[in-house]
Amino acid sequence: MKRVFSGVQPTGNLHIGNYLGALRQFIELQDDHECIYCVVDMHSITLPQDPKELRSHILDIAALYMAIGIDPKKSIMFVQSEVSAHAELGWILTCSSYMGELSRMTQFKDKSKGKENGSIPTGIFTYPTLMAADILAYDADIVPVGNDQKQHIELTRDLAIRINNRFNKNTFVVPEGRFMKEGARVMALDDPTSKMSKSAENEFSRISILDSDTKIKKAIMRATTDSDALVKFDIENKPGISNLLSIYSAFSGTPISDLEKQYDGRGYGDFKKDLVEVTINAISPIREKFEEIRNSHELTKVLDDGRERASVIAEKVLARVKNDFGIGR
Ligand code: ATP
Ligand code: LTN
Repeated sequence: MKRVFSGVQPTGNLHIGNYLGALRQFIELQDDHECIYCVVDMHSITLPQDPKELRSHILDIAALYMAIGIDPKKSIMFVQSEVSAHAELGWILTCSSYMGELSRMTQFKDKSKGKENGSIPTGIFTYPTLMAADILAYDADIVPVGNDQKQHIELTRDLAIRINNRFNKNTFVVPEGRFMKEGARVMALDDPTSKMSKSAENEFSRISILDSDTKIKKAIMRATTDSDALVKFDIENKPGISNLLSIYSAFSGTPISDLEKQYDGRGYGDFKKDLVEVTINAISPIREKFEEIRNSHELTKVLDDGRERASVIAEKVLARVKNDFGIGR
């Protein structure tokens, strides 16, 4: 069976971009793959976090994993900082990476924009090597993620291949990214030129999985469109309605071309009203399950068990890597 690894940062609640781009794939894969899903809390501290909120968000993301359908009998679920192999392998990979390639990461460029060199946190610079360690520590074959992570997956592959070539052996499995056709890059509702994000200031820029029906309705009805009122997919000239069409198609499974026909001549009002319904129907069952799971003993047990199972795999890989590098005795 092929092995799958992915992670989500506990910096806030999940939005529909996270769900449609990445988490939907987690569920699809778990029947015929060996899946490992991580709450990557060490990535979150690349920027300062309130400790109380961070701890609470770690459990929120774990509960959301289960609420969307991750089955701990089939998949391993755990918290990154509880398996020390990630940090150790992260350092080894940092030593095999170059300043040049890390400087080219667009997420780094975005997050350091406007800051002077002296005040850019080192963690946001070296973070892709920790992400590579997350993946390589499990000999993962497949990494289901949103489009924004493509460059980080490429770097992970480059590092794995570089080290394999250096030692002339298969120190690492070279993984591949897996991306959705619809929903791989959900854009902000108030600005369809930037991606939907947990951290954007305007709460109506996103729909969180735990939002109330009223909030969902408001966010969709206010979403930026254009003035010609044609329900047509055209990313260049009509990014707002194109984004909404992608979301509709991803939730309903209806191809965009069919949606265009269905709403031909009917304007944005009808389309948005239906999108509200489709979205609420898709995410309200997740919200209900989340409430049940979040404070249950089961969640603690699942994460304890996940930590043990993940450690066994990662420790083995780490021992192999240390041996190849010649560190330790
Ligand atoms: P955000 O930008 O929303 O704060 P993030 O990308 O920094 O989130 P994560 O929460 O770790 O960090 O992302 C989890 C998964 O969701 C990743 O696979 C990522 O590629 C995917 N993802 C994040 N935003 C979007 C989006 N707008 N559209 C599609 N997939 C997304
Ligand atoms: N970098 C990712 C989160 C992440 C991840 C991973 C995803 C950290 N480690 C390993 C897949 C596999 C992000 O910011 N969305």
